[in-house]
Amino acid sequence: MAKKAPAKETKKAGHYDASDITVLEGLEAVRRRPGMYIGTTGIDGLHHLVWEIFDNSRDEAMGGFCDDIEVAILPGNRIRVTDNGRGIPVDIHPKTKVSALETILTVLHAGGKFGGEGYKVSGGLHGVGASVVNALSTYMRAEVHRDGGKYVQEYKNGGKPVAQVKKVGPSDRTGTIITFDADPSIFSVIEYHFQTIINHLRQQAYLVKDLRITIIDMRDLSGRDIDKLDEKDTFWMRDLGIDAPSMTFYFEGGLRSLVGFQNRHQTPLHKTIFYVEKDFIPTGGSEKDSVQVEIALQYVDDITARISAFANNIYNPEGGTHITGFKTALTRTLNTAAKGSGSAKGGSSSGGKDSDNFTGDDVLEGLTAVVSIKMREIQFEGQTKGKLGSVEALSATQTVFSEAFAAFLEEHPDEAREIIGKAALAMKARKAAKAAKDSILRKGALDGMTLPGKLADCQTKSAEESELFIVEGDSAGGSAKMGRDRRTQAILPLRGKILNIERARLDKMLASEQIKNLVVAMGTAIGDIFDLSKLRYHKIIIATDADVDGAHIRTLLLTLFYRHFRPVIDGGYVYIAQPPLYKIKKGKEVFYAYTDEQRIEYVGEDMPAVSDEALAESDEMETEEEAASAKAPVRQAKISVQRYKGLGEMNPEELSETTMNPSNRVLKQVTIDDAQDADRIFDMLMGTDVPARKSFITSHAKEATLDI
Ligand code: 0RA
Repeated sequence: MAKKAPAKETKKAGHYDASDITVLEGLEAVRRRPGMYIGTTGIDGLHHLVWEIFDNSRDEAMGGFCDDIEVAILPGNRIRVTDNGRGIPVDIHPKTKVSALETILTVLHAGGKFGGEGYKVSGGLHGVGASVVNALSTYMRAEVHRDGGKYVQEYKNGGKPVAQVKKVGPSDRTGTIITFDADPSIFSVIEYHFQTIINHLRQQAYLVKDLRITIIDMRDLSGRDIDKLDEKDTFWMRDLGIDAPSMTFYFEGGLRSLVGFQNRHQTPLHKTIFYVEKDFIPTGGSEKDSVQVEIALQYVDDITARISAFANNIYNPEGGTHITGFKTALTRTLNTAAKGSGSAKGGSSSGGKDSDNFTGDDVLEGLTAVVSIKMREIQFEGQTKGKLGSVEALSATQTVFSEAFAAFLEEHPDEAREIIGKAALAMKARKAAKAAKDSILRKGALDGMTLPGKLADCQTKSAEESELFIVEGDSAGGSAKMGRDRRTQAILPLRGKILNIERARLDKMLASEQIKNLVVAMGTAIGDIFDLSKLRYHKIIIATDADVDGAHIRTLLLTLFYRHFRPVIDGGYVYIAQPPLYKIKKGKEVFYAYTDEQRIEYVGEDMPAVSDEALAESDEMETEEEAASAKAPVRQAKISVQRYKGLGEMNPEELSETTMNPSNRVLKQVTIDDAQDADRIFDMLMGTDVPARKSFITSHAKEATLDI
C-alpha cells in the first residue's frame, strides 16, 4: 500500500528506516510490472512517462498557480519538464524527515493528493503520479525554485534518492523542473515522437485556458548549439537561444478555441461559438462535491457529429455519463426552443406530436462539441478510462448545459435560427429516408409484409396448421374460397393461363405478378434471403385441373419449387391435390371416382358417363331428390355419372368434400424425384424442339393427370 509519509510518524533518526523499505518495495513493484502502471513498455508507455510528469505541472496550472510549462526533449532522449508554479515544497518534515518533494517522487499515488487544498482536481492524468516515472528511470533530477532558493535532489536506478534535497543557490523565481532518463532495461525503445508530444500537449493547452505550453526538440544539436546546452544552469531551455524545433500553444478561449480549431476546414452555420463554464454543486452537497462543467459547441454544414469528451483532462473516446447528460439536454433544449419559435420545423406544425420532435440523432448532425468535466473521486469504466462512469457528472452536465444553452439560443436569435433549422433539416431528411425505405419495401419484389390481394388467407397464424391451396382459375378459386375451412385453409387462385409457358423463362416467371403472389404468400422470400423458417404454410397444395393446361401449370409450379425453393420440397411441404374425375350417384348415394378403375368398380364397364349438360342442369335443382327425379326419365336407372373436367365445375360443397376436407381428400406429397421430373419436362416444354414438345403434350396429357 502507498503510505502517506507526512501523516505518519515512522522516522526516528537518519535517512532510512522501515518506511523507506516500504517505499522502495513500492517502486520495485512498478519495475516488476510496469504494464500495470503505464499500460505498455512500448512506445505508448514511454510517452506516458512524459504525460505523467507534465500532468503534475498542469495540475498546478489548473489550481491557478502556474501559467507556463515547457517540455524539452534533450539529446539522448532525456525529458525535461519545467513549470513556473509554486515549486514542490522541499522542507523536511521534522517527524518524517522526508520532504514533500521526495514523497511525491517516491511514494506511489502521492503526487497530486499531496497538499490537499492546493489541488482542486486530484490525481495525475493516469492517476499513478511522478513516482512511477521515477521508478522506471535510470536517472531523475528535481529542481525546485521557491522561498528564494534553488533546491536539487537526484534519484538513480529506479527511484533511489542519491541524497536528501539540498539548496544549491539563491533564486528569485518559483517553479519546478523535473528531468528523467527512461530506463532502457524496461522500455523496448526509447525514442520520443515529437509529433505525438505536440498533439497531446496541444490538446492539453485547449483544456487549460490561459496556459502556455512549449515543446522543444533538442535532440539534434550541432556545433555551437551543443556548447550552449547547459541544462542545469538554465530555468527555461528556450532561453538558451538554441536553434531547435519548437512549438508553443496558448489558447485564451480554451474549449472555444478547440471547437474553432476542429472546425477550421468546415463551414460554420453560425458565428458565435456557444461556451459555458460552470461549477455545479449537487443538492445537499458541498464545494468538494462540485462538478466543473465546461462545454463549447458550433454547428457546421455537414452531417457528421464530432463530440470530444474529457474528464479531469483525460480524453474519453467512449464518452460516458457527461456525454449522456449533454445529449439529453441538447435534444430537449432544441425541441423546446423549436416549439417556442413556431415555424422552426418547417412551418407546417405547431409541434406537440412526438413525430414532430427532433430525435437525439437529428440534433447531432453537423455538431462539433467539446465536453469537459472536472471532479473529485472520478470513476471510469474499464481499464483504459475510455468512458466516464461517475453518475454525478450526468445531472451536472445536463443541468449546466440546459440552462446555458437555452439562454444562448434566446440571446442569439441568428444562431438559434441556424441551429434549429439544421436540426429540422436533419429531421426532414430522416423522415424522407424512412419513407423511401418503406416504399422500397412495399415495392420490393418479394416483400413479405404485403400479402397479395388475390390471396384469401387463413385465420390461424400457425404455419403447421396452415394450408395454401393454389387453384387454377378464378371460378375454382371462388368455389374453393366458399368451401374451405377458413381457419386453416388459404386460397390463392392462379389465372387460367398463368404464363405464356412456351416463351417464359424462369427468371421472367419471377417477374410475373402471379408467381410473385405465390412467393409472397409463402413468406420465405427467395434467393440469398430465402428462409425456410418463414414458410407460412406447412402444406402447399397444388390443385390444378385434370387437363393439359392443368398439367402445364403443375409442371411449371413444380419446376419453380425445384429450382428456387428446393428446401420447401425437401421439407415435404408441397402436395398435389387429387380431385375426383367422376361424381357417381346411385339413388341417394354419392360416390366420387378418382380413377377410371374406380368408376368401373362403382357402375360397371358399360355405364357411360352422362352428358355434362344434363348434370349441369341437375346442379341447379334445389334438392338431390329433385335432381335425381329430373334425370330419372332420361336415364331410366337411378345411376348418374358426372365427369369433372375442371375444379371450376365443382360447387363449393363438392370441392370441399372431395378435394379439401382433410378427412376425405387424397393428397400426393411431392418428392424431389417428382420435382426433378417436372424440371426435365419443363426444359423440354421450353425447348426449341417444337415437334418433340407437341408430341409430349398429346401423349402425356392423360398420364400427366392420372399419374399423380
Ligand atoms: C504540493 C504542494 C504545493 C505545490 C506542489 C505540490 C507542486 C507540485 C508540482 C509538480 C510539478 N510541479 C509542481 N508544482 C507544485 C503547494 C505548496 C505551497 O503551498 O506553496
